[in-house]
Amino acid sequence: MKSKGTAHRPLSTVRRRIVALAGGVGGAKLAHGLAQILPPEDLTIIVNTGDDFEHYGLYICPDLDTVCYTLAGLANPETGWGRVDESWNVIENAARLGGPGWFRLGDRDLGTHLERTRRLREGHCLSEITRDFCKAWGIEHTVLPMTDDCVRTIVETGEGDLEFQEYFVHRHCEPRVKGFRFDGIETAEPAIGAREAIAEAEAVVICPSNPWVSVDPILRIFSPLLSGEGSGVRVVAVSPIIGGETVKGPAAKMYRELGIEPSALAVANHYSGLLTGFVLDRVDALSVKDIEVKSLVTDTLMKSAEDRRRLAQDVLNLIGDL
Ligand code: FO1
Repeated sequence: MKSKGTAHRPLSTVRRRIVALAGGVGGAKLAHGLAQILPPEDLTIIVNTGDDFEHYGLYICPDLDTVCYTLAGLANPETGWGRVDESWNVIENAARLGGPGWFRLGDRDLGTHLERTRRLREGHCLSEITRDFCKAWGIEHTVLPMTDDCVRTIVETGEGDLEFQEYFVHRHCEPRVKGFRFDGIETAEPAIGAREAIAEAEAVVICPSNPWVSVDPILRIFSPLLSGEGSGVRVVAVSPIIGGETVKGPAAKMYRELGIEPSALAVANHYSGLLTGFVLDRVDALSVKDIEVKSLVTDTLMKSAEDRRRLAQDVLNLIGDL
């Protein structure tokens, strides 16, 4: 993998203007760590919306909600998604009446989907709605959907093409993966403010989210801004693969089914050409010699809020050294 040849924007010792690219649970944890360190004006989190879908007529944005609930301290600590202190009366009643019960919408969480759907139908865009929700939840850092346009991740499997939530939640990631498609990505524009955030950023952090389905859709929209002529932004990724496995989710299984041995090195290769720095876990320390960008070996498991903050500080330190 080649480090980018362009001159880097100076990284001041005081300011660290960072854009984080995040999917669901793993991405939300590192975003929370960064938010514990950086002041609101220095952190923008751009979130995957390829997993969004409509269910019971409601517009659901799983990754956006996971990031926002995590930053607001409202996330369910057991699942990582959905709300803490949740109850399930509505979905259980609907399922009892014959409705689909496989996608568990909690009673508290439902309010988010109801109000988002109402506003979308009134003509407001997702970035505007997300900004208002963040304000209501007391989130001071900027959270942006990757786009206000409709992008849908399709998982191409041995059993045919499946919409992402159908594959992930309904089918428990069981069908064998052959590839991925992001319908609508060719014409999707960056959400309001995202282009500017990247233009002003000293570094972009690719959070430890699934490279195939959480990060790739974001990169399909933003990589021209990261690797284009004159782009001086550093790009650092944190591996979601630790010791050949993922903490949560199907990334390792996807690598295997696509004929690639899942490893931190495979993640670094996945982002080949974009990276200026890479962070991997201590258990994968031996891979460092094969990674062509400056790499930091550290503890990447985030079990506590303190782990998130510590990993975020490690990432910021690496950025400072690049
Ligand atoms: N994930 C599940 O595994 N099962 C669920 O029933 C489920 C419900 C759900 C409801 C709201 C929400 O925002 C997320 C939800 N998720 C659920 C998580 C989510 O679908 C996935 O983790 C992401 O799409 C992958 O990042």
